[in-house]
Amino acid sequence: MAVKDLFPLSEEHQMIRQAARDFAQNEINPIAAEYDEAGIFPMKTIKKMGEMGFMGIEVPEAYGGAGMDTLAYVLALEEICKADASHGTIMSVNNSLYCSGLLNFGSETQKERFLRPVAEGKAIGAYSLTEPMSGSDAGTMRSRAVRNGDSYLINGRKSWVTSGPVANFIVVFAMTQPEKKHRGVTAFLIETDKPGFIRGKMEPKLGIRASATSEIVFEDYCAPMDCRLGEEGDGFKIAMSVLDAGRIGIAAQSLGIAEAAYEASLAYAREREAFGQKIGQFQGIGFQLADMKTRIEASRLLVYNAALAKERWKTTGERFTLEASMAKLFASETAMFVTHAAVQIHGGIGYSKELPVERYFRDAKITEIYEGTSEIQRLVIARQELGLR
Ligand code: COS
Repeated sequence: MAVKDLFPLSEEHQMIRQAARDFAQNEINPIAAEYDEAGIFPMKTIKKMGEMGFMGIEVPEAYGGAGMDTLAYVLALEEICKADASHGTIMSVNNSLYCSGLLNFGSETQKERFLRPVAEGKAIGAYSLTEPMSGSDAGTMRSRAVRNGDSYLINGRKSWVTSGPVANFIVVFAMTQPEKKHRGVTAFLIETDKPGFIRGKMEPKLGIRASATSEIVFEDYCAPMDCRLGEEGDGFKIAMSVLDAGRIGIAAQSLGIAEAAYEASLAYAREREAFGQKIGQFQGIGFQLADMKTRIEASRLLVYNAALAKERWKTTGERFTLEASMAKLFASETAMFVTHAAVQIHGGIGYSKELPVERYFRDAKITEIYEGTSEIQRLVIARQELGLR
């Protein structure tokens, strides 16, 4: 049952949602289990998504993107994630962590060189902030970039880099002036085919197993001056504002996973019989479905609201930090709640790899962790509300 649309969609929005839905159901859904099991990066379907404009949805056509808005982005991402969260992770990082950072902070030359190929889907972009000893406390990174004439020498180890094993370009954050703490962080555009860039160990993961995640290591990597993104010392603010955009993507991903798990549960509750009736007729199951549906629709409102807030920011410059964090917090916890209930409603078969329900459950967990844990989202929301730090 569709809820009355509080966000009436334009024809353009309906079209991109339908195109993403068709692609996801016809081309991603049939291969998702196999790629998850094998932990293989789905390069072929990602390239096709690039050709369809899904890898740079908000990038203006002048830079090779689809030139659409944030709502179009979340609608497409939600549909992709309904079929497979791994494809969604790759799409989300490419769009909101890589492209949006370049779009907002890159020079014209940098956009031409680093944004265009990624927005066109011909190359893959990544974002690298986290380190083995610096996760939530992002301002304490140890990677160093030391000025050396008209370039920087970068040394350090980054971890949990989504698309790290395959990316062509990576936005990387490193300390240029450690004594200044977060104000000493600088952002760089890294070309992964250059000497001094090493792809490190792969992360074996619980979920989103088809999205490749690894460490990356820098050993005297030379970044020329024109590969610095923004000014020296601007890196932390760039990282944080880009994460605001990223968190809307993860919220949309959570929504897609939750919808898939809910729809599977609803169908199962209508069909499966026990004790002489459909299991959906037991109040214990019906009440669970009611809670799942209600939380999903509340998440949808928060996610679309955050997309509209980001869209407004493009003209007003007003930050959408609060809306993004609320959407990510609620939608990711909803994804976990719904997928947990979905496995329970399905019983034994929900625990089996014969159905995608156990995959939804495994995939949902990361949404409460990456791009800021639920605890970090609560901290950000509380600080925004209190105005205290
Ligand atoms: N947009 C722009 N600027 C921001 C910002 C945002 N969303 N959030 C913070 N800033 C700015 C602040 O205004 C402050 O500026 P000044 O130096 O001018 O005062 C600066 O950044 C430091 O902010 P703050 O004092 O809040 O930093 P903290 O060290 O307390 O850390 C948190 C803030 C914890 C919110 C941040 O480190 C964070 O989000 N951590 C999680 C990181 C994360 O999501 N990692 C996952 C990586 S991707 S898998």
